[in-house]
Amino acid sequence: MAIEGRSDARAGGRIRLGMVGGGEGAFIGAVHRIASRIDGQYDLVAGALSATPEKARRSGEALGLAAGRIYDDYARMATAEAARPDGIEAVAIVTPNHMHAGPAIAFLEAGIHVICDKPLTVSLEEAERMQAAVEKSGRIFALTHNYTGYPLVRRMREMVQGGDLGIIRLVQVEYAQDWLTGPTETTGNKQAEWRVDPKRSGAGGALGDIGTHAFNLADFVTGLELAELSAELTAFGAGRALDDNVQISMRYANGARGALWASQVAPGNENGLMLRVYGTRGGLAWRQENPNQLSWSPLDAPTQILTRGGPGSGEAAARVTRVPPGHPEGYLEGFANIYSEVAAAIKAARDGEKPPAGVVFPTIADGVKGLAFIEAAVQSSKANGQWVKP
Ligand code: SOE
Repeated sequence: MAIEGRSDARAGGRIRLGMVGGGEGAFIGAVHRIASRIDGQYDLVAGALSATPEKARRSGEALGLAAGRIYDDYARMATAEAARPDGIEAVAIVTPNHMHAGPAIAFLEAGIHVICDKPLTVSLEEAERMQAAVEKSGRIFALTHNYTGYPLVRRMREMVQGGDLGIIRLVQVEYAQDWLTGPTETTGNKQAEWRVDPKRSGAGGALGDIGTHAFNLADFVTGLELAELSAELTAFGAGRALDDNVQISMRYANGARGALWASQVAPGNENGLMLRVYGTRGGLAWRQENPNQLSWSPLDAPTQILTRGGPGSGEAAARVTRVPPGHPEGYLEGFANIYSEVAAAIKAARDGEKPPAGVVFPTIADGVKGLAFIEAAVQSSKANGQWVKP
């Protein structure tokens, strides 16, 4: 446990970070900034926080950025920062989905590492273009599927990999929210406006926003290959062009079966992400809203509650744990773990080295998988639930 932050990411100077999007009032941009600060690995020194010049200026000033490093155009920022001896080494992209690919490719081409919000982009074709740009650049690309950063999620993965559950048979993942139950997009809620707009979100509504988190979490923990899926996407909200509820059956290559439910119209669910995995020797259950506890049911033995930092919580979790058990860590710390894993990789790259052992974060490959998942689900739903290979 490293109370003062992650020691494997502390060596060397702070990483000079830029941000695209995340201007005043933006939720996820602020979360990225907090996450980048928790372990003291990054300094935010430049930003194109908005494409509206006045808003970009106000937002940059509020964050204390130097006037010369406040931009309203990401392309100009990429060129200018790449030309400075003290230019940014990494950029966080926190714009709506349709504005990920352009900046990501521009910064990669300028030799700058990219940390991008999820889902990767709006289509599989564009995701593959981004992947080609990552490969060509040799830079690090991280996708903030932040739920993989929680210590007990790391523990679940370690237990699956270590064979504690035996052969995995069942994967049950759900991500239920309620914030789009009413016509939220007509109330001035900016996120709601673009989440329900296919031009800005892509083909998935709840599917793209939170279904991809659920899919990624199950993928991260189980490592199972998804062979085919059958999906039903529904738009309950009046006039919505995109789904606000999705139910998916999944068949895995090893014969396991899965079910994924993602909804933004389920009253009473604030951020109800939950994963249950069952194998021949036991089962695990974890809820994001109670993230410091993990339920472990070994076959033929009483169920145990493992706590973050407590006995049996294992090494993979300890690496990303900051404070002792009973002192809750949550969303922001989990998000920070992704930032600090990426910091360790960036610092290793400074010296031409590979990331230290154990460092793991979602990459471009996860983003491409997420888009393949979205497109397969949309295709299946249009074909009345036909089984589709992602
Ligand atoms: C809104 O649905 C949202 O903020 C998502 O966009 C995030 O990715 C998720 O973590 C929480 O809910």
